[in-house]
Amino acid sequence: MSYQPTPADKFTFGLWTVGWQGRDPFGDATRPALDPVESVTRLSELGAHGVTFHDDDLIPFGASESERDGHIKRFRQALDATGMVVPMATTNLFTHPVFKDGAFTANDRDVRRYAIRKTMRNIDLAAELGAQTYVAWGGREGAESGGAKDVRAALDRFKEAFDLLADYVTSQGYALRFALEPKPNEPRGDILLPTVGHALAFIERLERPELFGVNPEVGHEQMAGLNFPHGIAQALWAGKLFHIDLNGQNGIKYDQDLRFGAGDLRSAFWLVDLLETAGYEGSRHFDFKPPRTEDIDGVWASAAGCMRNYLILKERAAAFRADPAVREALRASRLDELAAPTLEPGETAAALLADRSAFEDFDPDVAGRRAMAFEALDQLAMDHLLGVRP
Ligand SMILES: [Mn+2]
Repeated sequence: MSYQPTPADKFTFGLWTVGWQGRDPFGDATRPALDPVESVTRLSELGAHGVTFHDDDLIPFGASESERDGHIKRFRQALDATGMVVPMATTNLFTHPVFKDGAFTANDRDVRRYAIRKTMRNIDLAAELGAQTYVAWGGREGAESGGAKDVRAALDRFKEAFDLLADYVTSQGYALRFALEPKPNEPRGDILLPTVGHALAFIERLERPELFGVNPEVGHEQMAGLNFPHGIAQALWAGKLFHIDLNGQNGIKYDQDLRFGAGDLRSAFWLVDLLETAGYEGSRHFDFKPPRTEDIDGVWASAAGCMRNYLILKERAAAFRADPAVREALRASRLDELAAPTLEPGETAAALLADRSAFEDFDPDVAGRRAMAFEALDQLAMDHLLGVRP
């Protein structure tokens, strides 16, 4: 197998990923600025399906109306020339100093109003370019100290902003849904909606919850030591996996944004297995940062690696699922039994209480001695992941 991606694989990249110049808190840029038109062209040549953007990735902050029109026109021409699509867009509500205390939850009311307007403006552009998903990452929505943020009031303001934006897309007739992106910290000391679970609970408090899902990022959950495939499974179970950010992370540390497949490879294997078997049909979106050690050739090698690793893992996961020994091991581990309801159809609490086999005649000591056989199953997965099973 060549592992050569095609647009049918639905691989997409943020303009800010390959366009990252390598500026970090300790060092200056190591690469020159990259023209979004060049990114569209090169990513298309590599086999990607589309690109995504923050407003400021495409149109430099503070550009005049005519400059703005010019940037959009060139970008559209590149999309038309390559057939690349824009399935998602988002707002930069974190770079400019005005957002130092947050955007939708900034203590300053005028900053909140400005942030909503900046978002509405880019939503118009996103809809115009055919995006179906609008991501909201509140990187500055948080605090470094306890007294600085009344979290309950901030959540009221968060809800207020999203309720207004949902009304706006509905009244405009845009086919856009929002995907909230959780992150535990960085750049703020602690960020609101830190995990997939927090975001899912928040969504149910909104006025139009059906318009909101999540955009989980591999590294963001792993920074908190959480199991990413488990978070994704719960988002899928809730019907809320509207988008996903794929990258790599090595455990609990700063947000590494490594290329997909780097970092926790076993977790990446189970993630691809889950996405492919659960029927997830959205973009496979890469939100990574080619390390600042790389020149522009290294940037394209890193982007190509994201897609290649996904396709390799997809092949390995499919081989795992198709292996008769794996099917037998899954039965030995009673995955089929987990899929069966605990109660009989229509069984009531009274009927369960009347079932002596469930309690009076049940022998917990015997059940406690049953082996689950998970180690043999996991070794089969490892063998498939490492490519040593024929
Ligand atoms: Mn990240």
